Order: sequence, then C-alpha cells, then structure tokens
Amino acid sequence: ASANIGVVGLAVMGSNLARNLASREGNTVAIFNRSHAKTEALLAEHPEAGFVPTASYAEFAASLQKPRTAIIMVKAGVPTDAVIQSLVDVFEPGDIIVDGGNAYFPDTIRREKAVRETGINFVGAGISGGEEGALLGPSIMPGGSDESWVTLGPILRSIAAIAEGEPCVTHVGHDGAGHFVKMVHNGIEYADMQLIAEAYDLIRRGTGKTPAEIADIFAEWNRGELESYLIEITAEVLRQIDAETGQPLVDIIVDQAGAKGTGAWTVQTALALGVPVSGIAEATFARSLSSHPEQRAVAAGLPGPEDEFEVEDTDAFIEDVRLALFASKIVAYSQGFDEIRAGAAEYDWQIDLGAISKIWRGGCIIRAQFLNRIADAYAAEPELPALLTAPYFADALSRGQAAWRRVVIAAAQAGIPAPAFSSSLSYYDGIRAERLPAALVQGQRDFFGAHTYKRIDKEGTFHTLWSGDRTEIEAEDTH
Ligand code: NBP
Repeated sequence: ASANIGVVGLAVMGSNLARNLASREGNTVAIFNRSHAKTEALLAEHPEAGFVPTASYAEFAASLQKPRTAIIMVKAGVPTDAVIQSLVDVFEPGDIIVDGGNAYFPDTIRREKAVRETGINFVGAGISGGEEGALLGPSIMPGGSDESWVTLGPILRSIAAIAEGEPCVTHVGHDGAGHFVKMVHNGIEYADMQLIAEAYDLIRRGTGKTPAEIADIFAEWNRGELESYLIEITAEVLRQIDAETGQPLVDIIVDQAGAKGTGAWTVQTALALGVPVSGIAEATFARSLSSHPEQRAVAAGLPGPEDEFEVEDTDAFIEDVRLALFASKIVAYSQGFDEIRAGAAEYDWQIDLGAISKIWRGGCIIRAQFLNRIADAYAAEPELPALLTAPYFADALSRGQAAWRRVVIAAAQAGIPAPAFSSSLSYYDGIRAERLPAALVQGQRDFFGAHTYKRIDKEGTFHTLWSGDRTEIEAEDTH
C-alpha cells in the first residue's frame, strides 16, 4: 500500500481534486474510475502527480494505507450508492469513505447510518467552487464522525482554499450536517445571483446603459461593500461580446435559467423546518418562471404600465440600486443562516455559524468580503437570533432602506419584475413589524376550523363560538 488517500470518480471534479491532493506535500493519491480509460488518461496527462492507478475496487483498496481514506466524486444519487457499496465490500472497520458529490443531506444521513453499522466511517462533504475550486482550493463542508475528522482534517485542510490565512474547511457537524450546509450555500448562491440579475435589469431598463457600461458599474461596486466573486464574474459576463454577431453575449443567451435542484432542496427543507427563506425561494421560482417559454409567449400580450420607464437622475438611481442590492443580500444571508440554525436544532448538529461564514470566504461561489462581517457578528454574539439585527447589518439596512423602497416602487411602476428585491423588503418590514395581520389569520382559522387563538392580555387558549352566540370560551390548544 503506497497511497494515503484515494479518489473514485475521475470526471472533471474528481480529476481536479485528485490533482489538488497530489500537489500537496506528503500525499500519494490512488485513483479509480468505473471506465478505466479515464484513469489512464489522467495518468498520462499528469505524470507529475505521481498517481497510483488502479483498475478494480480491490486493487484500489489494496493500494491505500490504513485507515484507508477515499473520496468519491461521482454523480449524485444511484451512482453514489453503487460506489459506496463497492467500497464497503473491500474496506475494513476504521476506514473512511468520503462522498464529495452534491448529495441531498437526507441521503447522507441514511448512508452514514448504514455504513457506520459496518464499522467504516462515512463522511458527506459538501465541496464548492466548481472545477477551478477543486483544482486550486475549494471550500469544503464535511460532516461525519469526530473519529474520521482526526484523519481527514489535515488532508482537507491541505487542499482547501485559504482565506485570510485560514483554510476554508471546518468539521461542520455529524452525519448530514456538511451536505446540509452545502445545500444552503447553494440556496444563498441562487438568491445572490438573482439579486444581481435584478439590479442589472433595473439599471439597463431604467437608464439605457449598455451591458459593457453596466459591467463598469459592477466592477466599481466590486471595490466596495459588495465585493464578491459573483459581482466580479457578472462584470466579466456583461462585458463579453459574441464573436458571431458582434452583440453583447448576454443579449444572445436564451433567457431561461437552468437549475440542478439544490435551490429547490433548500426551499423544500426550509418549508419543512418552518423557516422563511423568501429570497432564496423567489430566486428559485424566478428560474422556474423563466423556463416556461410557452406560458411566457402567451402572457407576453398582457398589458404593462402605459408610461415609458426613464429615471431622472441616473447616478442617483444607480446608487439606489446598489443600496437595495446590499440590503436584499443581507436579508438573503440572514434567512440562509436561520435555515442552518433551524436544521442544526432539528437534526441535533452543533454547527458554529461563525465558522461557516469563515469557510465561505474563499474557494466557493458566494465568497465575499461581506462574510467577514457575518463572522464578526457571530463572534460578538454566538446566539444572535437574526443576522440582520447585528449592528453592522442593522446599520446598512437603515442606510439603505429608503433607497430600497424607491427601487421597489420604481420596479413596480415600470413593470419590471424584481421578485427578490421586493420579497426581501417585505421580509424586512414583516420581521420588524410590531404587529402583523397574523392576528386576523388566527381569527379566520378559529372561525372555520375552531383552531383557537391566544389573547394579548391573558394566558390561555380561546375559541369564539362563531356559529353560536359568539361568546368566547376557554379551549384546548389545537393551534
Ligand atoms: P459527474 O457528476 O458528471 O459524474 C461522472 C462520474 O460518475 C464519472 O466518473 C462516472 O464514471 C461516474 N459514475 C457514474 Br455517472 N455512474 C457510476 C457508477 N454506477 N459507478 C461508478 N461510477 C459512476 O461528475 P462531476 O461533474 O465531476 O461531478 C462529480 C460530483 O461533484 C457530482 O456529485 C457533482 O454534483 C459534484 N459537484 C460538481 C461541481 C461542478 O462544478 N461540476 C461542483 C461541486 C460539486 P464513468 O467515467 O465510468 O462514466
């Protein structure tokens, strides 16, 4: 046995991760892929990596030092189950199987339980950063047992991205905690992307600026509090000219956004946990709406506002959009962290929210300066009930709220969809409201279903005899 770590699955993510591992001091990497041609190709293309190629699971297991550690990078779902079973067949108690794919966290919980019964450790690790991250340093969100972390920690720390001197990896929590946090990361990514897209659309339609001019605006924003990878690449995409037509590429790309399902998982999970993640939900639905061309073609005949949309003061409007974007972004992240907290409570994970914000500062798609402020907020108050109430964010919201309202009003008047901007503002106004019309909803529920209500002035649970003489009785709490 000559390798200290192995990688199964040598498509783009697996080969890049294997090369990343091999490039670090002290690592010898065994590689295996179902179709052997890929193993040979990787070996031939990267002789410098010193890979140990293997042609069967048995050979793969034999090439690994104990405790054996293998990272699986194959298609999520059935292929992952198949590979886990093949490894369980050839591994021994104490060995470690890591699933680095994009598994749905309930699958990871199930797999961890099943594998643990064999004495083998199973770790679901969310890996973000795409192909480049896998090669140069991703953000890694591992779950699994404390025992496996002892072996795995140093290996993952060696390949992770570095942000402000710290590797972007932490032991998130047990079993599915890592994939849960990766899922929410992706949900936040959806919200962030949608917010940026809405900002672009409003500026373009409100000021008539070209995509290249808007690229300059984003590049400028990237030097301030909005500094992030997504703002940076937005400028790059907007600046791109299509070689064939000479038009901005963004005008040539079909306006139907795809999705691989992690946004939907985040929203479904949030619904089950009772956590409002309206920014992520609107972003996910905005992609769905865009992808129904047949409906859109018919609905295109529906009337919009009569007046042309033209802003009076271009610079002031652009600054308003910037402030609205930042405020909405704070809401999206606050909601995402609420979901992680709720998931930790539900599944009994000890998740350090400040540590999560730190490992997202490098390597991953949502990497941003802003995450330092989130880390500060949780450092100051680990049990912070809502991120948006932390002093830095509360101050940003107070600075931005008037602009935010102007932008949402302008969008509505101009007939420009801004679902993430406007739902984030509604969330803000909802969460800060002294009283909500939820009181009326409780009254309605009591009327048709005798669901009862509580009173603001005394303890107990009450029901009004709506179909009788409408007196109030004390009732059992049925919600
Ligand atoms: P793919 O998701 O395209 O999976 C291809 C790999 O799965 C190949 O190695 C293939 O082997 C293997 N495989 C399949 Br399909 N069925 C198998 C089976 N029954 N037994 C053994 N191996 C099987 O690869 P990827 O794009 O590199 O992504 C790998 C994982 O990383 C996925 O879970 C993905 O969601 C996740 N991820 C991807 C990104 C990204 O940016 N692409 C980012 C973060 C995470 P073969 O060569 O024999 O067909």
